[in-house]
Amino acid sequence: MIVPTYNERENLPELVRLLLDLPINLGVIVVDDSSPDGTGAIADTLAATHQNRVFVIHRSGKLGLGTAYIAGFRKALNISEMGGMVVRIMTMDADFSHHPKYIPSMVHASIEGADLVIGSRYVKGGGTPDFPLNRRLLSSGANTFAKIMLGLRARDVTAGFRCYRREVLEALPLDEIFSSGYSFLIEMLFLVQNFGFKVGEVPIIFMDRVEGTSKISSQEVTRAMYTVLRLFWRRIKGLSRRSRNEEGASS
Ligand SMILES: Nc1nc2c(ncn2[C@@H]2O[C@H](COP(=O)(O)OP(=O)(O)OP(=O)(O)O)[C@@H](O)[C@H]2O)c(=O)[nH]1
Ligand SMILES: [Mg+2]
Repeated sequence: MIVPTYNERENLPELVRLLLDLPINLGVIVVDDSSPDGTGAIADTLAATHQNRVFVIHRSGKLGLGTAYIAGFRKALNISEMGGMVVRIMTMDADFSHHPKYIPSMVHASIEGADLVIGSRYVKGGGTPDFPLNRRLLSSGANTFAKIMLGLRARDVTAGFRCYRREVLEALPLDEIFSSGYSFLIEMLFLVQNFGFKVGEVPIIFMDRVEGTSKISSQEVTRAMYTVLRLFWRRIKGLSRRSRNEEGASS
């Protein structure tokens, strides 16, 4: 489980405790961006207490959620301390919006055949009951915009609660991903779908954070729109190339 953190000192110890208590063989990689509140030192203590189960990547400053995931993916793909190759790589927020209790059902869906499982707010049984109206609008607006522009078929395309099969992360060109922040999630899903991988969704109830503060800024929202437009352009180019090829093949 990859957990990116920036100022999550109130949340991390309890989250790691719940993760390690799950009845599955799971390790945790915390990716901390030199949190000013000292989350990195707390993560180090957890790693020392739970050797070979908790690992920490320290980065020099707030470098963004997307690049934090990629750093975590690389570590997970190459980890040797867990007694074998890691077969599933998951991501979640540290602030309890993504509750660990949903992990077994996500792993189950992965075992059943989904190459990427999304812990989804927008399938039957999922939801965001305590979201204020502005967050609801932001989330549904971002989801609808990305889905229409990019032809994404999943219901919750901006969710950060995910389970990837190892083969997915080995196949995707992680070096070429241009989003460094939140829109990484949209770009990643776009790639997963276009590579022909199977996407599944498991319902989750997403609770607003209780401790700590949000890191989403208006700049992130603008960046996400830019990401969608850029990927839309790529999609259009891909579609026109395909139709040219088909014309060529039929003539
Ligand atoms: N390493 C790292 N982690 C980050 C960065 N930005 C956000 N995070 C973490 O990513 C997760 C999601 O960030 P949040 O601020 O909770 O974003 P959100 O859940 O979309 O927004 P809220 O609902 O307001 O909490 C949390 O675990 C953050 O600590 C970053 O730049 N670097
Ligand atoms: Mg959050």
